[in-house]
Amino acid sequence: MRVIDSHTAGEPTRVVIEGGPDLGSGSLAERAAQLEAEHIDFCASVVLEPRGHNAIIGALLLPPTREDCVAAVIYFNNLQNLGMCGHATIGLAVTLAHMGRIEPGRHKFETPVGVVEVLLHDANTVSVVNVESYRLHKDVSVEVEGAGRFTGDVAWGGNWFFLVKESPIALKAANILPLTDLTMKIRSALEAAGKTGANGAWIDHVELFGPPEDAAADSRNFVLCPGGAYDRSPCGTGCSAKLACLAADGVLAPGEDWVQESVIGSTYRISYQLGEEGGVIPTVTGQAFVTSDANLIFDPADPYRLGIRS
Ligand code: PYC
Repeated sequence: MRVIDSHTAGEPTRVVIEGGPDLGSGSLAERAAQLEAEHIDFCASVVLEPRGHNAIIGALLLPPTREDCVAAVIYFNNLQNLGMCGHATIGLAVTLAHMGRIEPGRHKFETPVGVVEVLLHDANTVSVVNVESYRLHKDVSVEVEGAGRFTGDVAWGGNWFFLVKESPIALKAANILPLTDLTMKIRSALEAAGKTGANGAWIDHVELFGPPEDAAADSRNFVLCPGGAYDRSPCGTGCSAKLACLAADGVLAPGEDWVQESVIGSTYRISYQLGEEGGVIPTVTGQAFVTSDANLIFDPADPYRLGIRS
C-alpha cells in the first residue's frame, strides 16, 4: 500500500495513494460509512503503531465522481471516518502538488460532507475554503466530575466541537497530559448529560482557548480529537467552528483576519465570508510539508499487522 506522509503545522496526515479497500460506487458519504463499518482494521492498521501513532489522520484518496473536482477523499482515524479535516486537506493539496498532480491555483476536493475548495499558493502554502460552519448552541453548561462546571458553545466546522473560551490550565506543550485528561472528562460529561450536535451527533472534539504567546496571534487553543490524541495544529475544522462563534458574537467581521495559535505554537490565518444558510464559509490558510513516500507492508505472520489497539 503506497502512502505519502506530511505534517500541517505539526499535525500529521497519511494519504493512502493506492491499495485501499474497495468501497463500491455509492455516494462518498455512503462509502465513508462503509469504511467505518467494514474496514476499521484497515484504518487502525494504517494510522496506529507500529506503522504510525494515534495522532495521524488517514486520507483515502479516491477518483472524483464530479467533473469539477480533482480528487475525492475520505478522512479517518483509528476509530472512525471524519466528515472533514482541515489540516489533512492542506496536507492532501501539498501531497498532490508533490506528486505533480496539481499546480498552484484553485482546486476542488470532494469530501463526505461536501465539496471544499483549496487554493495552492506554492509548494507548501494552502488556503482551504471549508464547508458552511455554524454555532448550534451558545453557553452550554456541563458539570465535570472533580473539575467543576464548564460552559462552552456547540458548533459545527465539518466536525462537532465544544468550545470553551477560557482554559483553566495554561495552554503549553508541557501541559498536554493534564489538558488531554481534562478535555476527555469534558467530552464524557457532555455525553453523559446527553449534549449533542445536530440530530444527536456525538460531540467528538473539545477545544479550549486562552491568550496567545505570540503577539501577532489572536488566540491559542488546545484541541482534543476523537481518537484521544491532541491536534498539534490549530485544527482546521476547529478554527471553522471558532469562526462561526466569533461571527455569531459579532467579534470578527467578514473578511477580517484572525491568527489562531496551536498548543505547540504553530499558526493558521483564518477568516470567513457569510454563508447562504446563516452560517459562515471559513478560509483556513496554513503550511504543510511532505515527510515520507513509502510502502506499507502487511505481513500475515505479523501479530501486530492490524495495529496496536489500546
Ligand atoms: O484540522 O480539521 C482538522 C482536524 C481534525 C482532527 C485533526 N485535525
